Amino acid sequence: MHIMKRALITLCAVAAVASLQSCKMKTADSVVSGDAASRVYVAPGKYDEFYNFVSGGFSGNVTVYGLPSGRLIKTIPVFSVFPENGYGYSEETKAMLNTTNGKVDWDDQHHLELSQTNGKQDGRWLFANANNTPRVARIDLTNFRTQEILQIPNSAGNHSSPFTTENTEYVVAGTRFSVPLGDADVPISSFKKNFKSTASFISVDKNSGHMKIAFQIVLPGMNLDLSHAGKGPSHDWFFFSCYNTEQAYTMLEVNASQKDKDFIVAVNWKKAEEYAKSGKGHIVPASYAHNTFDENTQKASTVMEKDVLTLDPKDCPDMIYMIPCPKSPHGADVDPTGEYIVGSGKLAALIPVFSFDKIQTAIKNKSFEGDFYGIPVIKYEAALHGEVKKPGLGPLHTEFDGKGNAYTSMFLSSEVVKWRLSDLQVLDRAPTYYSVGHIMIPGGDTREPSGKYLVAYDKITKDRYLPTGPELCQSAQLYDITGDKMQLLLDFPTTGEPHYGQGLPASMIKDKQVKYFDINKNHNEFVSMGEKKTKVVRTGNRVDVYMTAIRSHLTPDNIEGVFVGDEVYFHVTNLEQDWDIPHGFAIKNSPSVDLLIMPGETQSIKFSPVKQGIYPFYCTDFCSALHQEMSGYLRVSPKGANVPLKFGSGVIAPETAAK
Ligand code: K7E
Ligand code: CUA
Repeated sequence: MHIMKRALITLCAVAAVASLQSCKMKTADSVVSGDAASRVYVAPGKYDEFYNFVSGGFSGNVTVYGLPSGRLIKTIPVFSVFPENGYGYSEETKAMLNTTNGKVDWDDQHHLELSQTNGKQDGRWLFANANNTPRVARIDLTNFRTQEILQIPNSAGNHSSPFTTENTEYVVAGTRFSVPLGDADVPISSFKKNFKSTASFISVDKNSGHMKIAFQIVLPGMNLDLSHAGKGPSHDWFFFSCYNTEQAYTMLEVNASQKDKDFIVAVNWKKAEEYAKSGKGHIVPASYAHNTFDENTQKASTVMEKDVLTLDPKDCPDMIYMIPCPKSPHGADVDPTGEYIVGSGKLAALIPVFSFDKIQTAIKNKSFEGDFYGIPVIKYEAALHGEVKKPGLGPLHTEFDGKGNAYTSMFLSSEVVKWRLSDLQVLDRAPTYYSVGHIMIPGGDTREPSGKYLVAYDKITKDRYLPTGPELCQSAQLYDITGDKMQLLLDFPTTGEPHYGQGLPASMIKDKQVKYFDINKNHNEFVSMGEKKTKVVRTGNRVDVYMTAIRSHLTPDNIEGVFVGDEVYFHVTNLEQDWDIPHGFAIKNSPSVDLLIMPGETQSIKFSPVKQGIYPFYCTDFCSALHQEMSGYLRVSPKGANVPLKFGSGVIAPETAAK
C-alpha cells in the first residue's frame, strides 16, 4: 500500500512537471536559430564530417548516418535478415543467424560500441548487442559487414552489452533478466534461490578480432542494466548498473522499485582475469553458437561451443564491490578521465556521481555498510563525489565532451541537461522532442570525445514529422555543443527504435573502405572464374547453377532440364572489378529474396520449384543502360519428364547438355 501510494505521488509529480515542460516545449520553432540550416548543410557531392552508427532496436540491425546532415547512408544487417541484400537468406550468410534454438532471424539491438586502443576509438570494429536471443556481433569497418556473432549462454535480455575495455581486451555482456543457469527447469517462485545474473567477459583477438567468452561471473539474481569500462586510473575496472535487487519476479513495476537504492556493481576485471587464469573458475557445460564469416571462402559457418568458464565471487575475493545507487539506476557512465562514474537512477531526483579514488580508499579502509550475498557493499557517502541536484526528471544516460562537462538525458522531462563534473552545477538544459533515451557525442564515452555535436535519440515524435497513421517514426536530434548553450540544429528520423549510437570522424575510416573484392582471392567453393567456367551440375535432385554476372548479362541465361521437386542452387559470381557495380539476382516466385552480389564476390540462393513452368530470372540492381536486358529463363518440367539438362547463352548448344 505504502509503496503504491509513493509510486502514485511520484507519478503525479512527474505528470505535473511533464505537462509544464510540454507547454514550454510547444515553441519548438523559436529554439532553432537562423543559421542552423547552413550548419547542417552538406553540399551535394561533399562528405559528412562524422559517421553516426545508430542501433536499430527492434529492427535488429544497425543504421549509419552522416553528421551533421543526418543523411541515412547505410543499413548494416546484423541480427535480422535483410531482404535488400540477401543477408540471412543467402547460403553464404544464413549461418550468421544460427543459435542453439535454430536460426533466429530477428533481435532487439540496443547498444553499439566502437573498438578502442588506449581508450580512444581506433576505427577497426563496431560491436553490437542483441537483447532477446543473447548475442554479440562484430562488424568490420572496412566493409561494413557483420563478421562474427557469438551467442551468450546463461543469459537473458543481454542488455549491458557490448561495452569494451580501453584496448578492446574485453567486450562485456550482462543479463537484464536473471535466469537459472544451464536452462534448468525450476519454479519461477524459486527466483532467490535459483536465478542468477551473469556478466560475461568476451575476449577479442587483437589481430583478427575473433571473440571468445573468456569467463562469466555469476552474480545473485537481479537485473544488470548497463555498463561502461573504466579509463586511465580505473582501467582495470568495469561498472555495471543494476536494478531489481529486491529480486522480484512478478509485477516488477512496483516490486522492483521498493528499495531506495540499488547498486553500481564494480568489477575488477584484471583480478577476474587472474582468477580465471589461476584455476579459480569452474568449467561448466553450456551450449552456444559461434558464427564466423570467413572472408576467404566468403562463407559463414557455425561452431557449437560446449562449455564456459564461470567465476563465483565467493571464490574470488576483492574482485567485486557494490556501490549503492539511488532508485533503479539505468546508465553507468565513466567520464574521460576515468575518475567519475555517473549513475542515473530512472526514478531519482538527483544524479549521483561516484569517485574512483574514493571507491579505492573505501575498499582499503573497508568502509562497508554490509554485504549483498557476500559481496561487500561500500558506504554510499564513502564512494560519492557528489550529487547533481534537481537535474530534471528521469535521468537515463550520460555522455561527456572532454572539457569537463557531462550531458545527461532526461526521459520524463524530455531534455538534455549539461552539468559540470567538478562542482556538479547544472549549466544548461535543452528540450528534446520527445522522451529522449540515449544521447551520443562522437567519442563521448571514450578518453577523447570530439565535443562538437550531441545527438539525442528520441522515443516519441508525435507532431514532429508528417503523420503516418498510428505508427510514427522515431527520431534523432542534432545539437551543437561547442558553445555555452546547446543549440538544436536538426531532426532526422531513424530506423526501428534508436537506443545507443556511436560516432566517429569520417577521416578515420573513409579511406580504408574496401571498394570491391579481388576476384583472384575468391575462394568460394561455388565461384565461376569467368564465363567459360559456368556450368550446371546435377547430383540426384540437387542442381547447382554456376553463374556469372557482368554488365549486362547473366551466364548461362537459358537453363532446361530442371524438375519440380529439385533443389536448385544459383551460385552467382559478380565478375566486375570496379567500385559500386553490384549485380542483383532474383527468380520468379522464389520465396527467398534477392541477392545483391558485390564485385568479385559469389553468393548463392536456393530455389525449390513447386510447379512446372518458365521462370524468368534477372538482375535486380540497375547496373547499366542494358540492365533491363540482364535476365534469363529457367524451364521447370514435371517430375520424370524427358527433358535433358541443357544450359547456355545464345542458343543452347546440344553439346552443353550434361551426360
Ligand atoms: Cu536506455 Cu536499452 Cu540503452 Cu534504450 S536502453 S534508451
Ligand atoms: Cu546487373 Cu542490373
